[in-house]
Amino acid sequence: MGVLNLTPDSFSDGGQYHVPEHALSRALEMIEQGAQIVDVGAESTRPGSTFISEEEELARLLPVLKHFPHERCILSVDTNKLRVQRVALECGAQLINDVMGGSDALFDMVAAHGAGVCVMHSSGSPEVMQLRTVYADVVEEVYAFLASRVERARAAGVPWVLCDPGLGFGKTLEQNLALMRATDRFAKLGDGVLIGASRKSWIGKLTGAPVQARLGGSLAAALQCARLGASVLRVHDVLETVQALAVEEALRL
Ligand code: HH2
Repeated sequence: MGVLNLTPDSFSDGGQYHVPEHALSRALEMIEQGAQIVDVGAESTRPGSTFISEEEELARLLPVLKHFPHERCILSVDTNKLRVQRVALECGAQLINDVMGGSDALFDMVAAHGAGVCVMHSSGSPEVMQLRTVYADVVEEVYAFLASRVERARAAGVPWVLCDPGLGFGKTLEQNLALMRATDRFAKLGDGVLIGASRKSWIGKLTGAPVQARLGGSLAAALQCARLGASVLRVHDVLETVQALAVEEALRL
């Protein structure tokens, strides 16, 4: 899954793709590089980011959704607003990626479209989530949350349900590492686990690397999570990740 942020303020690629033509050529480039899903987002969810209106989110999304090359790749839309989710499905999105874990109304709508959903764990909205990093046992709490969301989505008839422990969404470095080590547990939920480790600040905390120099850490996390059974890797660097996975697979005994 290649990340396409149509935002001026995303933590690693903000401002690069807010012109629709640039965004669409980046989507095509990631497809050529081997992305099977492109995840389009129009609102930053980085820690401390602020909320934008539905109108603003749709104004950023629509020019890209209308011209998206659906025949070549799965379109995922990263949004947690119900109206935006509805419009995304009407524009042909096959996956709704909801960083707030989804709602019953979303699950009904997704089921009616025969699409999929990714339910992610976050400890709260982006404005406050890094203030909420207290868990008795982070893996158990996130697992219980995801299991209940997957059950609700399944009960609504959603045919494709991914879960995601939400790295960086209200978690400390140690908590992010514990969640990645537990990828094999999350992989058994629903139709598998999506991991979004790419370029995140935990890599910076571990290595001191600034955001534009976190490729090595991102690849190491992608390979290890893939080994532990992740079905989808949400990454900014598609070319490098696809290459690393191909080499790892060739070397596997
Ligand atoms: N991470 C980000 C956004 N959406 N969705 C899922 N399912 N999992 C993630 O880990 C995840 C996500 C944050 O990364 P990015 O989109 O690059 O940044 P921003 O939120 O600043 O736009």
